[in-house]
Amino acid sequence: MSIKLTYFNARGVAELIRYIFAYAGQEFEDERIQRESWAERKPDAPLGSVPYVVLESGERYAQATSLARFFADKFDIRGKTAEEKLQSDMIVDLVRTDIIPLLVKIFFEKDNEKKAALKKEAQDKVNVWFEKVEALYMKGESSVLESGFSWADLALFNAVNDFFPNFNIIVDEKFEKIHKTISAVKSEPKIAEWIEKRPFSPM
Ligand SMILES: N[C@@H](CCC(=O)N[C@@H](CS)C(=O)NCC(=O)O)C(=O)O
Repeated sequence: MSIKLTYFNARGVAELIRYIFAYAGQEFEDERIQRESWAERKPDAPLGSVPYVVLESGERYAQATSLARFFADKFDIRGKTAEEKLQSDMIVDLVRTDIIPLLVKIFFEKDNEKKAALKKEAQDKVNVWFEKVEALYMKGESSVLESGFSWADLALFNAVNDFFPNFNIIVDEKFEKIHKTISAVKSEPKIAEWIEKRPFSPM
């Protein structure tokens, strides 16, 4: 049995897992549930949500970041030492626990004035966080970790490449190390190949 990842036809919170599979050369079944069939499928999902993964053993697990962390560990891209794992987890949590929820709030806001205010809040917060990340936590040549590529690079890339354009969030050019890391991920052949072949989705 091969690994199966179930989500909607979206990059959303599942794309980090797909990037990890692409980088590691891990074959997987990329199940994309139609929104219309979700009500019928929901009761059967491990926690009633997507994404979830069925492992080769048949065991099923949910929670996108836990899944991404599990596969980052499995494919040895979470960091080489306990401290590097802390550093990569910190960047991943910044993106997924702090930044992405701000963008989701913008997405669901219907009032244009409130939407603009939420966008400004997100941009201001990203500026402050990235200032600190750039100064203190970009420790490789073109990677978060001194030891090189990790899932933290993929999480940053996922935020900047997949989420930010939909909300006009800009990464200032002065954040050179962050930009170098995003470019390195983008030109990584297995990631470029995945981006080329993945199904189209607006988000
Ligand atoms: N904390 C969970 C959140 C999962 C989640 O809310 N998934 C959404 C899609 S992004 C979902 O399943 N929505 C349908 C529903 O909850 O019925 C994770 O990161 O996996």
